[in-house]
Order: sequence, then C-alpha cells, then structure tokens
Amino acid sequence: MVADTVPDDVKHLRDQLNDWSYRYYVLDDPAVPDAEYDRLFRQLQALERAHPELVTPDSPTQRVGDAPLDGFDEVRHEVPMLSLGNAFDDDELSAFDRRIRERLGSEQAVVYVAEPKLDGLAVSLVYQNGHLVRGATRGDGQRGEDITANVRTIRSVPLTLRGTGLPALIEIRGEVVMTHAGFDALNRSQQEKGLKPFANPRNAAAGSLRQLDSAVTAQRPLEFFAYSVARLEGEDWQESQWQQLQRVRELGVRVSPEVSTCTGVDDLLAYHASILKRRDELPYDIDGVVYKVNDLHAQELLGFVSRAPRWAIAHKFPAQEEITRLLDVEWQVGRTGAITPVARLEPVQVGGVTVSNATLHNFDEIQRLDLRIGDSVVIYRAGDVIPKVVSVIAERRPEKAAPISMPGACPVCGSEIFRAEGEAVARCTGGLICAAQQKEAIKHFASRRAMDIDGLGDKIVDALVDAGLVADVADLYALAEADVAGLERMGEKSAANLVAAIRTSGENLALERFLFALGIREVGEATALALANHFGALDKVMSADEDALVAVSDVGPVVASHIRHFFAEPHNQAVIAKLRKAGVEPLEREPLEVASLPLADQTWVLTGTLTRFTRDQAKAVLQSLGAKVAGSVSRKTSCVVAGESAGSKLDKAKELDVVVLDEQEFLQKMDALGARVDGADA
Ligand code: 5U1
Repeated sequence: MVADTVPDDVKHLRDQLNDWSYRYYVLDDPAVPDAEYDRLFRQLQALERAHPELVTPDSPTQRVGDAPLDGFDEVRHEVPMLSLGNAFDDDELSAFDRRIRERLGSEQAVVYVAEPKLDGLAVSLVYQNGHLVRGATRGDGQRGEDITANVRTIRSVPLTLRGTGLPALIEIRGEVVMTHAGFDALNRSQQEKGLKPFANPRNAAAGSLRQLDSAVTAQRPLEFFAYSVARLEGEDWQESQWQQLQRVRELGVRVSPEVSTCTGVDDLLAYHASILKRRDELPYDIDGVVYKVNDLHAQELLGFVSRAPRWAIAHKFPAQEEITRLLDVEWQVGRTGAITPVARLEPVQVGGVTVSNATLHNFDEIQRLDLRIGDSVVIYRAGDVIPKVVSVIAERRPEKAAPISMPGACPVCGSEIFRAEGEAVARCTGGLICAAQQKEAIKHFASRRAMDIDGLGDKIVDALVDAGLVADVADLYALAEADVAGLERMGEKSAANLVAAIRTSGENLALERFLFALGIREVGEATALALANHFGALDKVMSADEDALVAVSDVGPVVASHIRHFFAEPHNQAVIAKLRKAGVEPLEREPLEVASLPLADQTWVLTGTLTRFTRDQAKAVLQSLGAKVAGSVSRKTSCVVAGESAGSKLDKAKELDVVVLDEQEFLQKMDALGARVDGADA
C-alpha cells in the first residue's frame, strides 16, 4: 500500500527537479546549488526505491541507461535531416545573401537568425504529447539510428516538455556536443584505464552517443542544444525562426544563448567576427556560425537545392585540425621531474593561431600514435589548451622517417630516468640537483612539515635560486647573512633570522622529518615515519635494497623502487653528503618493531571535518603508534574518529558497533598513549 502522501511527494520532487533543470539548462540561471539538487534527487530515488510502482520512465532518476542493445534500430526521417551549404569567406556570404534577395524579389535587407555552429552530432528528438519518444542520429539524412536510450541519459534533454497546451507532436533538431572540460576529464579517465583517448570532443561525443550500452553514455558529459523544429502537430507554426526557437525554449529545451537576429550582410559579418573573437572562451568547439532566413514563409518559398536549404548557410571558421610535419621531439622536465615529450612542428595555422609545438603527453602516446620524425601529423587545437598531435597520416610517411626513443638520461641534469611499473610518466631521479626541479625541491625541503625553516617561503626560495646563491638544499646551509641581506625586500634583521632558522633546522633532526624533506616520490610523512621506525638510521635506509624496503609497513614495490632509485643516484648522494658535512645529521634511534607499538594491528578511520588538527596530522600520530589508517569503515575497523558533519562513515560505524571518538576524545586518547598530535592546541 502506498502511503497517502507519497504519490504527491514524488510528483512534487519530480516537478521541482525538472524546474531546476530548466532554470539551469534553458535559462542559464541556476536556482539552487548543485548540492541541493542532488539532495532532492536522492530523496526522490529513496522514495522510488521504496515504491517502485511509482517510477515513471520520465522521472529525472531514469537517466542511468538501459540494458545494452545488440544493435541500433533504423529510423526513417519523415522530414529529411539536411546538411548546410558553406561560405568560407565574405564574398561567398554576400553571394548567398544576394541570391536570397533575388529569389524573394526584395530590395530590403533580409532578417536572419544567427547562431554558433556547434561541432558535434546532429540529433533529432521526437516528443509526443510532451513525452520524449524517440532520439535519432542523422545517418545519411534519410535514415538514421534509433538512439533513444542514449539521449535519455543527457541531462539537458528534457524527458517531458514543460507547460500546458503541449503540441501533439514536435520533432526538435539540434546538436549533441561534449564540453572541453568534459572531454579532458573523459580522456584522463580513458588513459587511466589504459584505453585509447579520443582525438577531439566531436569524436568523443559521437563515440558516446553510438554506445550500445546506454549506461556508458550516461557516464559521458554530453550536452544538447536545439536549433530547429522539423515537424509540428497540434499547434500552429510560429511566423519566424526566432519565434520558433523561443517556443522551443518555452517547452523547456535548451537553445544556444548566443542566438541573435541580424539584418543584412554587414550585421552577419559583425556577428561572425564577435563569435570568432570569443571562440576560445566558449566551453565547446564550434566550427562556424549558421545564418537562417528568419521568416518561415520566406524559408518555404526559397526551398531546397540538392540536400541543403537555400535559406540557411554555415559561415565557417578556420579549422581546428590541420596537417603539418613533425620536425623533432624534445624532452622537457617538469617541476616534479616528469619527463614529457614535446613535438616540434613545421609552423601551421590552426584555428587562426600559428602552432609550432604540440604536447605528446608521454612515451606511451608516441608509441600508440606510432610516431616518427618526419611524419605528417594531424594537430588539434581548441580553446586555450595546448595543441596536441591527434594522429599520423601513415600513407604520407617519408622513407627516412626516424623512430623516436626515450632519452638515456635527464636532458637537464643527466641523472637517471626512471619509470615505475604501471606508471605512464617517466621521471628524472635527480630530485635534489636537477635545475628543472630545484625550486620545487627546496620549497618542499623548507616547508613546515619537512625541515620547518621559518621565514624561508616560496618567494625567498625563488629569489635565492634566481640570484645564483642556492642550487640545491645543501647550499642553504652555506648562506651568509650578507648574501641574504642583499636580496630585494630583505632587511638585515630578517636575513639574520633566516640564516639562524636554517642552521637550527639541522639540529635535533628527527629521521622521519629528514626523509620526508628529501622529497622522494611518494614518500609522504607516514611512509617517512615507517622508514625511520623500521631502519632507525639514515645510512640503513640509503643502503636498503628493494626487498628490505618492502618489508617496511606502508611501503609497496612501487614506493620501494622510488626510494632505491633516489638513493642510487650519485647526484642525490652528493647533496646528502654535503648536508651532513654542513651538520644536517638526522638522529639515529633504535629500530622499532611495529608489533610492539600500542596500536599495532589496529585499523582506524578518520571522517568528517576535523577542526583542531588536519587529517594528515591525525594520520601521522596514529601511524606512529602502529595503527593503519583506512578510508572506509568495515567490521575490521577498530575505531572511528568523527569530526563535524560526519556522514555515511559515521552511520556505518554505528551500525557495526565500532567505537567512535570525537576530536576531544581522540586527543585525550593520544595523550594517554603519550603521543602528541601536531597542530592541536594544548
Ligand atoms: N546551429 C545550427 N547548426 N545547424 C546544423 N543550426 C543548424 N541548422 C542545420 C544544421 C544541419 O540545419 C538546418 C537546415 C535546420
């Protein structure tokens, strides 16, 4: 039995969510923050779970995708989906406008509707009595594919139209696109999964829309913008294209906010110029603008030629993909030591900008593209992002095209290059001396959680390196007050304070702090502490082989190989020797058996907002006492520390009867065990 108010509640939630979607997508005026939308959405989901008989196909919850299909059904377009003629320059556009005036026998300037030409996929949506009943691709214009299940997953495609007095049938056409941000996120995730990245947002949108499994489409960031009405039954056509688009908006379907009316060619040219100027700021790719005669009667009079209307034209922009030649590949070293290949190209105009470099991401990408020096390559450039090499034109490969290999050593400092198993990125191991990494390495070394050198902030590190006073972390300890006082905006007193702070940072130095300060890849505070506990002395850590390193709790094979490569690098050894000579000598201590620590074998979970210390600080103290810190609560959890606004993890802990401590109780417990939480006030 359905409780009396539930059907009304469900309806209310659906109406509210649909209304918010309309405000967000069509009016471009969000009514509430996303979190509020999500909260109501979850309420609706919960009600529908409890009352499945109330689920309707057009509920906002029903966008998750359907069972996979074996193939797409064919659909016949009652009104063919046409293509557009193109104008590539001003003269071609003037000729189009002249033809129209001649055909209409009018001397007057023609009124047009102008809008961006989105670079995606044309899609037709059919609504019967307000319900979305079919989504289809353009196909050959006469027949397309039935992609209803897929378009239903696109949030900006309403499942039901808005308002009362809805047409018995309306077929709306428009473009499905993927935004640049959505495209970048999708390609990152493709790469993480070891899948081939998409060449450009258009291909990504096409691949996503033609998925047989609509649950996959549901995960893809697709957007829909309507641009025309192809069929209408049960309501009169409007007088003009402009009014028709307003009606589409009123029905709750998104139309580009850039749509405008223009009168005469000069107006069209000004519109073209203004959109072209803003092209790089738009969140999706456009390849031109489209002009349509505004008067629908005039459209009818003008009719069609072959498969394109005489009343519309696409005024193209410079292409975003061009072909050029790969002259060379250079290797750049980033701030974190990541070695990335950069393509040096024969300069080419792409989207109105001269491109002579493009990113290649990593060596795997070079292999995936099967790239050789001398190849003809396709370059894609959109928005402000760095141009990238999309593909190689294999049939244009010259005989002498040269294969590309990884450099044998870091091109900046000559240190060994190391690529951890399972990682796409290769890195320079000369973390302490590599010029490309030196500022980053010094800033990390000086930071509060590392050597905690008071007064040595980022700007001073930049100034010291730029003045040639410091090239590696050991040079800090040779600085004289006079050196520092010579820097811009540095008084004698601050210089003296800084030099003193540097000196004292090396005194009574805990091994874990020093190990963390070295900036070894993936060695955070917890790992540094585990290493210090296990080995007790710097020399022992430095000489440990990978087998010895993986014996340390918290150290797996990847981290072990990072540690070993770091200490095997002679340049790094030299800097550590220089530090020691300057008196920076971490204290030795008895190795600690983790099993003997008070919280050995315990697993703790931290949740909610912690106000008196950070999660890292709580984690560090727990690990120093031998506990493991996990991300989720299970039967194996020993204790949960719950800060403010703790949510599902706290619920789970209560459900499983796990001990829960608030911040104060946690501090008391740590105190009782003789441990101090960094950051917590006394
Ligand atoms: N913006 C826009 N793109 N586009 C593509 N309008 C537009 N109109 C089209 C096409 C194919 O065709 C009309 C003839 C409806």
